[in-house]
Amino acid sequence: MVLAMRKAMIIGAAGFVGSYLMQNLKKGGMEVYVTKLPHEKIENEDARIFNLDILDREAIVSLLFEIRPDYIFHLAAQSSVGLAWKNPGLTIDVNIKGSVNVMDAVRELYYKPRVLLIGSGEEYGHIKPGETPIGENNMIRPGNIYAATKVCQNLIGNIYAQAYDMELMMVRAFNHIGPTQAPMFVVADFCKQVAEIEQGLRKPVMYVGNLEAKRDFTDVRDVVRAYVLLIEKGIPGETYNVGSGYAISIREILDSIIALSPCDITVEVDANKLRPVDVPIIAADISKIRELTGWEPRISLEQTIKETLDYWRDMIKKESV
Ligand code: A2R
Repeated sequence: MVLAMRKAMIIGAAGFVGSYLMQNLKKGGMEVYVTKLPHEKIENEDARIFNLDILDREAIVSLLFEIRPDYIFHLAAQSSVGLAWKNPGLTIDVNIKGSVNVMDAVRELYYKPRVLLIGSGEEYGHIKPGETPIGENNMIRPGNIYAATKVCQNLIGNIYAQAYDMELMMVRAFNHIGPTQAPMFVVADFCKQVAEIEQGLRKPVMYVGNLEAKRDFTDVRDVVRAYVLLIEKGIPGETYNVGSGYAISIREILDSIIALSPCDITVEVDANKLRPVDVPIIAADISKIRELTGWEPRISLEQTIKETLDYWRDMIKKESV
């Protein structure tokens, strides 16, 4: 007997996580369908690519009826904390209204695909001493606009799963990093600055924001492996943390990136990189996903940082020839 190939759809695949998730799904033998915004580019011959804006509910409905995916990974989001402060309206539209559009479109189907909604470790917000590592049932005290929109997505996902008996699972992903991440995120930003210094494109001075914040960093390849396990094994209505389980300060990250460079680099605080509110410490308790799936991160922080720096060295070299 030949088993039909499983169909996986990634909504919002042109971003950082999407490219890695595509590779993972393809390697796992799935038929992969992905969506992007019309202005975005995806270079991947292994996936069928569609334009989709999640603010257009009818367009989501037609696409889902056409493809009939078994699995739907909902990645589309306004994912920058910084931009959310500057443009809360857009962030609320995409991250809340857009996600509800996806859930409503799924509801219209005559079968029940399994859907993973991607949230954030930022949802926990102002974590108190003694609450770290933080479990899924901890109090939610979002400290920024982006986090608040992801809390709403999580709450509505849980309500839809129960009220409409949908196979919706929620993730709270802590900081994920790796090659190709945009430099509006801290590790990519630091690596890009070091690569530019090494190439002689700027003075040997690093511009940084708040160095004391402690965050939980995981390699993006480990993160997408967790997403695939969760879409297969997750319990509808449940939320799962995906992180490393450890908090590390931005200062330690900065020091380890600088230590990989032969240049003599000094550090200066750039007021533009300081955010209005910063949550001091975030680390995940990952026992729930570990117990359900056996998942834990495999790629060390050192390896991710080195590969991200090498990626930026290549990029900056290419740009400067
Ligand atoms: O904002 P853009 O132009 O970079 O496009 C993002 C896209 N996106 C949308 N897609 C469909 N309809 C919309 N109205 C819409 N607005 C934005 O979603 C981008 O291509 C994609 C999300 O990718 P990234 O911003 O690179 O996020 P990443 O790191 O791949 O994270 C995936 C998920 C997001 O839900 C994050 O909030 C969460 O994991 O941490």
